[in-house]
Amino acid sequence: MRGFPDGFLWGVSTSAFQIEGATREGGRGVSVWDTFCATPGKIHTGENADVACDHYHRYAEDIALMSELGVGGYRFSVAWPRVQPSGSGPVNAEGLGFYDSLVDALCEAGIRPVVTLYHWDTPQDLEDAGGWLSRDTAYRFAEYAAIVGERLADRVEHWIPLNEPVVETLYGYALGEYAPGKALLFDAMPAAHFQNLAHGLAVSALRSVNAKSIGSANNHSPIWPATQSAADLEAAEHLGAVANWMYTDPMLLGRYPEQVIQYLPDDFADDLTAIAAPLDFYGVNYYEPQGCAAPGEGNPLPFELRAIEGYPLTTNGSPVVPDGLREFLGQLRTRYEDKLPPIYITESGCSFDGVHDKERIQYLQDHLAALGQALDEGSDVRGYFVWSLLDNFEWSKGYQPRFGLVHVDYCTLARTPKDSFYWYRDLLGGAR
Ligand code: IFM
Repeated sequence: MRGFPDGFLWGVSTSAFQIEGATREGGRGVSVWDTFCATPGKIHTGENADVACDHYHRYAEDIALMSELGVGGYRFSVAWPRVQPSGSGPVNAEGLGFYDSLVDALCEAGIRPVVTLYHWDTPQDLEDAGGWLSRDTAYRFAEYAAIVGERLADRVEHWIPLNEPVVETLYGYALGEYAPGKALLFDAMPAAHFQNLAHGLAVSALRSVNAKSIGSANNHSPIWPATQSAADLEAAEHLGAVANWMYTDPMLLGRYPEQVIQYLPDDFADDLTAIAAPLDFYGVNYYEPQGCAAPGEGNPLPFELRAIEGYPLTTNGSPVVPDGLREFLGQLRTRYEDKLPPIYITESGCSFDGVHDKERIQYLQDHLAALGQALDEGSDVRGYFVWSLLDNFEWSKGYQPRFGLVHVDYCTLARTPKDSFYWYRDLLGGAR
């Protein structure tokens, strides 16, 4: 495999709700995902994340695994309802203390903490007050960012305000498949704008407490039109604006793509300067391209989603298309030129079963080869984080898809490193 630059940060990623468990301990408040899991029919398997991987109690064991793996960085998220149980007002000292101890233990192990402040677990009280459809949530988020930043920025270098706002807007507010379960179609789009605003305000809040390096973690897919017809190309442009550029353009250029302006709150323009607060890095979560075609007769939407065919599928149904990573990084270079900060691949991974997971090894090998090509073509990529360290709670699919380098037995909570864990360890050993 191609060599990666000196100082390249190799890591693993997780998120609070997917691994922590202990949802009713340590003064944690209720999140929208607790409520969603408790609503019959929302999680396909009927499961919840009350225990998950029990990382809240077993984080020392998980850090020992990361030490054995040899990663330089660990990207995890802070659960807002652990720190501020109702999303505003008093801080829960025990909750903030948990992350303080986690960061200390990581630093002691020589692993750089990469903190995501929000990975979809909105405090339920804030959702009841309007959630991401309310501008106020962005202001509450900035306060929360300052609280966490103030406590941890002396030891945490890398900060990411929000994870994948596109996924929450789409699945949580437009389609109702994720918490908070609203199915508003295009009326969900203000949620994207207020998450963008929350991002920008949090960047400034983090700067004010001397956070060193601040970025993002947006989920991106190259959009593949079904044909080269003018109608399919136009549909793909529209979907690209909604799925990708609606987040990157305001963050990096201080404007929205013209296709999405019709969906935004009337006063959106007042927020653009705040959203475009300068970033130190741009985080890309890459899983797959998205197919698209012009809408068929009677479809009022501006595009139709199409499955990508002709590629192997993960157990989660995602097509495996490593070159899509190289392709998207090229699109970022072309679109943003010198406005594009250095990039980190903040998530990349796949669901496959079993501890002898040769498919995952192949997947990682192929994605790293594609990443190497992107570097050769001129992308400035500074790190790669495998999703995920552990098998974990995959949202509305429950525990069925297994994304971990480490297998988790959900009855005993025993951790067993998979073959891919040893493969990654050997790769990192060679990279050191
Ligand atoms: O598990 C998710 C994660 O929470 C966000 N990015 C995609 C992963 C795999 O689906």
